[in-house]
Amino acid sequence: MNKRAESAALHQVGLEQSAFWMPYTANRQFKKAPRLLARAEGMYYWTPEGRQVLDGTAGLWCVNAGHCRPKIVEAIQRQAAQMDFAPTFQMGHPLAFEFAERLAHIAPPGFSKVFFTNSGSESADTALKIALAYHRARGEAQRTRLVGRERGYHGVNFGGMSVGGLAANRKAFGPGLAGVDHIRHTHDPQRNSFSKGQPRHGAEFADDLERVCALHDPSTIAAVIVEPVAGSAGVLVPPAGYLERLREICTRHGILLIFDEVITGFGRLGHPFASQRFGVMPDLFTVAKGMTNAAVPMGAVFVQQAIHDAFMQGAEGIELFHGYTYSGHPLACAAGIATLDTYEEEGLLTRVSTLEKQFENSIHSLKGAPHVIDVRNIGLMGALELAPRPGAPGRRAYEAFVKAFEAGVLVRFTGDILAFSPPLIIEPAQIGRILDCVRNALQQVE
Ligand code: PXG
Repeated sequence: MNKRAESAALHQVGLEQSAFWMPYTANRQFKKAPRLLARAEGMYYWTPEGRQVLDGTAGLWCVNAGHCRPKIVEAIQRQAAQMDFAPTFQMGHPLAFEFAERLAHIAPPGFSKVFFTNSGSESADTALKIALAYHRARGEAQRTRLVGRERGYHGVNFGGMSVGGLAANRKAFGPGLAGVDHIRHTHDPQRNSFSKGQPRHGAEFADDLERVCALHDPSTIAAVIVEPVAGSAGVLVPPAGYLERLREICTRHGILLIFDEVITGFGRLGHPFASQRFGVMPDLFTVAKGMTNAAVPMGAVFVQQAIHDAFMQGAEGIELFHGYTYSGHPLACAAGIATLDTYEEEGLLTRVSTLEKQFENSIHSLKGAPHVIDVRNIGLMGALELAPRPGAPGRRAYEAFVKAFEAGVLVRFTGDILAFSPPLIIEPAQIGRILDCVRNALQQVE
C-alpha cells in the first residue's frame, strides 16, 4: 500500500466503533479524536498524514536507541526467516544462550544468571516467585511476605499489581495477593520540590521498612521490591542515602531486595543499570523495554549467582517450575543482541552522562512556567508537576500533552504530571525543542 492509501485506510476504520479495546487509554475520548502514528525513524515518528513528531518519550520509555535502527531491523528480519520459534523448555537455541551471556556481561558483578520473560509485568512476577522459591530452597519457607512501596509500579499482573502502589491500578481488581505490605513513598514536595537530581531530604523514609518488619516479624518477609527511580508515578527520584539504607535494612534481616529496572535499565541514568549509578546492589533486578529497544517484546530477571546456586542443590530435576512459552524467543534474542551491539557501538549506555546537565538545566528552566509546581530529573528522565485545575484533576497535563503533540512533540502525561524520557540518541538542540514546545503548550493551557 502506498502512503496515501495507507492513510486513507486508517481514516476509514471508523475508530469510534473500532474493535481495539485500547490499553491504559480513555477509549471513548481517544476514539473521538484519535492520535495515530504510522512510521518511525531515529528521534521521530510520523503521523499517517506525514506530520513529523519528535519523540520525547522513547515510545513508552523503551526505544532507547531511537526508532527502526538498521542493525536491529535486519537482525529481526534475518531471524524471522531462519527460525521463527524454538522451545526453551528442555530444548535450547544458540541465540538465547548468547544473549544471556551478553546481558550478564554488562550487568554489575555477580549477576551472572538471566531468566527471560516477555514484559516488565512478567519480570516482576518472575522475580517475586524466584524470591519465594529461593527462601524455601534454603529452608526458610516461612518467608512468604512481599513488600512493595506506595506509588510503585511493577506492571499489571497479579504479583506486580499487588506490590504496586498506584491506587488507580489496584482499586478495581480485588484484594490481590495475600501477605503483601507497602512502605511509604519517597515524595516530599514540602522539602524537596525543584530538586536537581537526588533530593536532599528523605533517606529516613527507608526506615519505614523497619516498621513493616516490626509488624510482621522480619523472618516472614521474602522480598522488598522498588523502582530505583519511580517512573510511572511521575519520576520520583530516590533521596540521597535512601537506597543505601533500604539495602542495609534488607541485608540485616535476610530480606531480598529487588530493583525494578524496567525503565531505569539500559542507559537511562548514564550507566547500564541504576544500581551502578547509585552504587547500591539489589539481589535481583528486573528489566524489559530497552532490552530489545522495544522492537520485539522481551523482559528478564537478573539473578545473583548465589541465589541461583541455592536452586541447584537438590536432587536432579526441574529446579524452578516457572517459565513462559516465549521465554528466550528467537526474534527477541536476535533483536536484543543487535540492540546491545547498537548500544555498544554508539556508547549509548553511558551517553546520558554527557547530556544530563543540559537536560537538567533545560527542564528546570520551566520553573516559573504556568502551572508548574515541581520539576524533577535524573539521567534522561524528567517530570513537570502541574497544579491541578480546580475540579478537573489531570486535565491540564492532558491538554498540554495534546497541544505539544499538535505542535510536533510527543511527551507523556500521567495525572497532573508531564514526563520526559527521550531516546538516548537525542541531540542537545532536540532537548531544547521538546522543552520549548512544552513551555508554549503550558502557556496555552488554562
Ligand atoms: N515495571 C516498571 C518499573 C514499569 O515502568 C512495568 C514494570 C511493566 O512493564 P510491561 O512491559 O509489562 O508494561 C513497567 C511499565 C508510563 C508507562 O508512562 C510506564 C510503563 C508502561 C506504560 C506506560 O507511566 N511501565
